[in-house]
Amino acid sequence: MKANKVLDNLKRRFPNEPEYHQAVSEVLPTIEEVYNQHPEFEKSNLIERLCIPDRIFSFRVTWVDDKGQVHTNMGYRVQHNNVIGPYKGGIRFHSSVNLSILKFLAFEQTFKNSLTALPMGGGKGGSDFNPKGKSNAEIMRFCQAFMMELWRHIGPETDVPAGDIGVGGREVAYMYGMYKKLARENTGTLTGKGIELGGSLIRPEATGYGNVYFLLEMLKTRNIDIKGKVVTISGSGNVAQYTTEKLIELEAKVVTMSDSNGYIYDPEGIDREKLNYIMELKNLYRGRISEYAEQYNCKYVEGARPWGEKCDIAMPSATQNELTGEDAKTLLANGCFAVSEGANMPSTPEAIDAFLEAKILYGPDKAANAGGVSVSGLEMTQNSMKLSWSAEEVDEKLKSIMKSIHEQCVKYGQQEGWVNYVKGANVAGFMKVAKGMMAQGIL
Ligand code: NDP
Ligand code: 2IT
Repeated sequence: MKANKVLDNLKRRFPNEPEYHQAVSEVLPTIEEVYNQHPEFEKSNLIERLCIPDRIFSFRVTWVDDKGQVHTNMGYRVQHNNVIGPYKGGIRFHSSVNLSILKFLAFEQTFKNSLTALPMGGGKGGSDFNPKGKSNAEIMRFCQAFMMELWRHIGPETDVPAGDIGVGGREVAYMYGMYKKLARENTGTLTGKGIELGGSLIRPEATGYGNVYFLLEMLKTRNIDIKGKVVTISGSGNVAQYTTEKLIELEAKVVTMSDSNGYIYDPEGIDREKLNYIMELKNLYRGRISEYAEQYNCKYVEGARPWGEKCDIAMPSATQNELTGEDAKTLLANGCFAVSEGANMPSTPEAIDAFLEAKILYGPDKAANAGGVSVSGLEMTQNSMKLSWSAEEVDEKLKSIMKSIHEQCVKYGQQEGWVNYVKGANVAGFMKVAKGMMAQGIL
């Protein structure tokens, strides 16, 4: 396999999908060596079968707003690879959603889920529906309309969706309610359901907590204590909130949060009370992060991201390509020594190169944010067994999964004197899927 040739071929066959090309081009060079050590992979054209999704569903979603106006949106589900288990991955509602974004997310999810060591394949879905400014009733009607199409493609043993940007506990619950009505079964086909619908404790916290657990493992390799460290975080949604919660508990100092309008900088640090304010603002009133700056009298920068603020550790937790090569240089110049990614593909290729060149502790998305889907996997287990584990049990399992992901990264990413976590995560995730694909024959 020649990484460049495979990529050129994909670009030719699937033009106008830059995010998909980016995700593939980040993985291929790192697995080229190990791939070429297995001539049987190339003989069965494993690389193309791994990069191109098994199938994609797309459909129109029609819904009625509060004024009686009828709207249409597009809905999608990308079923990427089910070698290790049922297709598994979130659903994103955001106006930017298109097939390029969902294909990149489903591709990444396949490697991420492999790393968790739980029996889950990779998939992703979503819609270009924009939830901003919609009433609760409109959100409910949209979720129901979306599920009227999606339900026939998913199931507990085939494809298990969950949340992502714009889809939290409220949306999952509306979708699951409709799913049950149509499918006439109640075995937990969506995860992130909330405990009152048979979901798992700690699922809302899992991505953020998991990212901090992964960060702690990275810091341990250099004997660095998290206490007192200054952390910049982007986003103020599910992942950002619970990353902040865990960091507060560990006595680190989170100084920034953001949304798509701008970021706040609070040099005193966001404490428990301030985080409660953010959670209420974002999860109940669905307001803007600028309101925090008014409430606590701190700096708000409109239309910018927080990477210019001095920090020890950066944890991008909003969206793809939110941290550029220039941002990476600024972070490094300001003394940042660790970056752990809560979001999917937040760093551009130039930013990744800068982090790797500087040999800082750089935990890529697939490894660092795998805690969310891990607890989704644990939710599937509990649903199958028809019992619920305590928060402590789930949290312990989450910690041990993040530790094991870190170990795999070290095993496959160890280089002279440092760990290349990008290579480690990609090679470890790839090898399991590749072996499974070989075992089940040419499909
Ligand atoms: P939420 O919808 O809860 O929050 C998203 C946050 O990111 C909001 O603050 C939002 O601001 C901001 N954001 C979204 N899009 C953009 C954009 N284009 N530019 C700037 N800011 C933006 O989503 P999550 O917290 O669940 O997801 C955040 C990231 O984490 C995503 O990359 C997701 O794929 C990833 N992830 C999520 C997991 C989960 O379990 N939820 C698991 C693993 C990864 P605004 O409100 O203004 O849009
Ligand atoms: O990107 C992700 O890993 C998620 N959005 C969570 C997927 C899941 O199935 O819990």
